[in-house]
Amino acid sequence: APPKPVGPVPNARQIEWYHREIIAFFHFGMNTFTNDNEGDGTANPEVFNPAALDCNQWTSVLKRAGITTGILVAKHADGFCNWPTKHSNYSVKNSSWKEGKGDVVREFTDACKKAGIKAAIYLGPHDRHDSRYGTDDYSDYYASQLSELLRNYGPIWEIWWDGAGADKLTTSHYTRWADTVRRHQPQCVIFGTKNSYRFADCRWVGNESGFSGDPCWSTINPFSIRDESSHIQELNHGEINGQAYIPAEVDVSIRPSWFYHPEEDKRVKTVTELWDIYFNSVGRNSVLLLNYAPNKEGLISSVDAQRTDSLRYLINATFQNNLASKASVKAMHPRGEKYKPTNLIDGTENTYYASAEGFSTDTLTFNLGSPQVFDVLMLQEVIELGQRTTRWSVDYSINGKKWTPIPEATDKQSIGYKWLVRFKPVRAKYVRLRITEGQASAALHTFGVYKQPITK
Ligand code: IPT
Repeated sequence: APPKPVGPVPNARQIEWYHREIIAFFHFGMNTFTNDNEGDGTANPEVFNPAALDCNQWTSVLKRAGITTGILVAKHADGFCNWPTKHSNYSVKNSSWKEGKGDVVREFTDACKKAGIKAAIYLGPHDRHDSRYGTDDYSDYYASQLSELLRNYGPIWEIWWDGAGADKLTTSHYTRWADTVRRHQPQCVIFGTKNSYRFADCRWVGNESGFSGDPCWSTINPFSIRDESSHIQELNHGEINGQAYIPAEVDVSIRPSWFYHPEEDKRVKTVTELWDIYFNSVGRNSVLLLNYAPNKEGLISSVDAQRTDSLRYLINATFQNNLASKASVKAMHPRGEKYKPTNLIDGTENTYYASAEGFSTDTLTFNLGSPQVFDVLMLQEVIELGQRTTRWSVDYSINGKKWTPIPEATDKQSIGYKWLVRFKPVRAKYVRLRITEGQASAALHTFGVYKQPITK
């Protein structure tokens, strides 16, 4: 019989969300033109005027980087709307861009559709332009804008509720807005913060620097999301016995700021920095939300694009070859033929390995056939069955008798959708995974060992 799920489990939106692994943010708006990050909402709409906006260029950057989802900032806290909303005059329709006939949300969603990329929207809950901010009238205004965006631009994959400056907004505001989201787009993921904690499909990770905690559990007590300033550690690590399944989405910008500033052209994150961020987010059971800052022209600068090309090269070059894919595998407590140990290395998600009922510990020994050199390992749990394994270690051996621990992979805790570990290259014919603690019998999709094309 298959293992029974344990604890909170993901909904369909969250399962789909995890599989994206890396998604992109686009901060482009009034701040781009005023060289600001947090405009006060008084900038003249005429100032918004991208000379060469080309969202197809943005999506081509994503395609090259293997990123399949993009979130556009439609309205940031300065209140300026990137689409010709019916509900405000502070928008592109009063800008000099395309004589007021332009619509960034339209160009973005069309480009995404053409490129096979999922489109998503950041609609800033905080608003410094609109004097109704925080009142019931503002609630109507925000709900109308949400409906406009969710009804007129095709499927919207995620709605992003930034908690920045949003303390005035109550759970009842968000209850109404969440109803709007669910009514128009039931599949839409909600990034929830502060008082939108009840509706969150994914949570903030507690920093904007690109790292999840180690361990990082998919579960958390939702109140930790609400009261974030006293729960930064919980946001970062999750809570193993948390009541709700709300995994972390790691938002970080490829530049020091979220919006474009020419003076930051030389401070774009290096490939080495991005590689660290990848391991510290995707490699820690989280989704990476990487921000691009299109410039005043309306284009992503080539250096930013090249950096994510290189990140993609590193990901593909590292993970294309699981050096354990042809191993023979022995398990201490196998569950049976359907859940056999070689399911760990077959490279598909249709199968998984499971330990026998009643065993929350296990040992899996891989004979690689000949000595191999590797410096990365990957584990993937069957997330639909909950957070099962809670402590594990990996050792290696040249003869299968004398074992050496990999220090970086000793006494690890969470696994979840994906857990990656980097270490000094080791040479081994045998490698073994020891599951030393669990809330239930292990259920794992993947065990892999890999060699990075470069070492730092
Ligand atoms: C921080 C918010 O408080 C949090 O809710 C989330 O939206 C986060 O931003 C996104 O990065 S505020 C920030 C200045 C740390």
